Amino acid sequence: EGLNVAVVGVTGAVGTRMLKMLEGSPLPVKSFLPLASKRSAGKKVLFGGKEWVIEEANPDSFTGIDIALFSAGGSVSKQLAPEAAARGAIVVDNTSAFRMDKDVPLVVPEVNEKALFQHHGIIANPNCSTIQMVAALEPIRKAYGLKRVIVSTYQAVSGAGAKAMLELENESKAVLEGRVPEPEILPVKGDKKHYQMAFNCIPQIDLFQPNDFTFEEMKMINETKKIMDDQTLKVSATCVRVPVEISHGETVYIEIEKSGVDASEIKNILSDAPGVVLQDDPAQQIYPMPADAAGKKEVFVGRIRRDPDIENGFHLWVVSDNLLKGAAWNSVQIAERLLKLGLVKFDRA
Ligand code: 11C
Repeated sequence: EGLNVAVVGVTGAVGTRMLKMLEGSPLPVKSFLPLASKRSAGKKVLFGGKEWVIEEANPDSFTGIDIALFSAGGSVSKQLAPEAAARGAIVVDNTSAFRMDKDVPLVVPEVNEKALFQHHGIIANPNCSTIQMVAALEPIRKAYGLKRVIVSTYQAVSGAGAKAMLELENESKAVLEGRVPEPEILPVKGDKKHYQMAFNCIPQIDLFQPNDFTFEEMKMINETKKIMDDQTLKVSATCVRVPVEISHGETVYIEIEKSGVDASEIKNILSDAPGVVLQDDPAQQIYPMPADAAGKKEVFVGRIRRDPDIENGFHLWVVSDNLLKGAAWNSVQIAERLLKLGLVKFDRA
């Protein structure tokens, strides 16, 4: 007895980590179905000590599947997630395809796991930069109320996929060897221009929107309001790609509702918050950094201090592994919560 689990996009940067997270999870996995594009079909992956053959994903792949984790890009999800749901699987989708749909819960378990009760077969995993921010802010919001958020990100190239990581490595070597790098992917695969990422910062993640924000920035704005279920919350964002491979950093400026709160009280709350690790001791130079957070499931927070001029204003520095809490781990965590809340039916006749 147990769950039949499929992972779509099993060869990608997030997909491979989904396997690792599933292997480390108490979820009772009875059968495992690795799915990918035609290109990877026939190759094998190791899961739970056994070899499993990758199959090309098609609508009928999902017959008998209880939980399907999707991370193969928006167009695959748009096409196949409804097919999986129609066959009785619960889909946890890591793309932006359904996030803003009214009928699709957008879930970070530490913040809004109750939204899972509203699902109609598809649950969306938020954008990585949104997840780590809301996980850090929710305990503060619960205690003191939240009026406003202004975030600037320092995002790792792995957010743009395994090939973007390779591009950064190759460019770094090229620059160090005195050659001229030839960028082809970053900042955005398929956009008009490509810029050198090595030894550089690029203030563009995803495509520009008519309001001159990028899609990544609009995701942070819209997803935060949806997850926190507060359309009155003021959120603004600037998203920047930096030459880091794994883990996004974010400077987050907040204005809370309550007056007279001290930074030490916020630190206290975060030191006890689920999924959050406080690393904040300026005297000892303790603060979160991407190199330390990579490979870990938690959201790390430090540099907490009050704005010298604004009583209710605070600065935070939030770091997390974008491929784990930002993607694979949050998806598996959603699956774990679904089971715990009695929302997955398995061993169907
Ligand atoms: C990046 N945040 O760093 C993006 C990757 O909507 O799930 C995640 C895209 C998404 O490029």
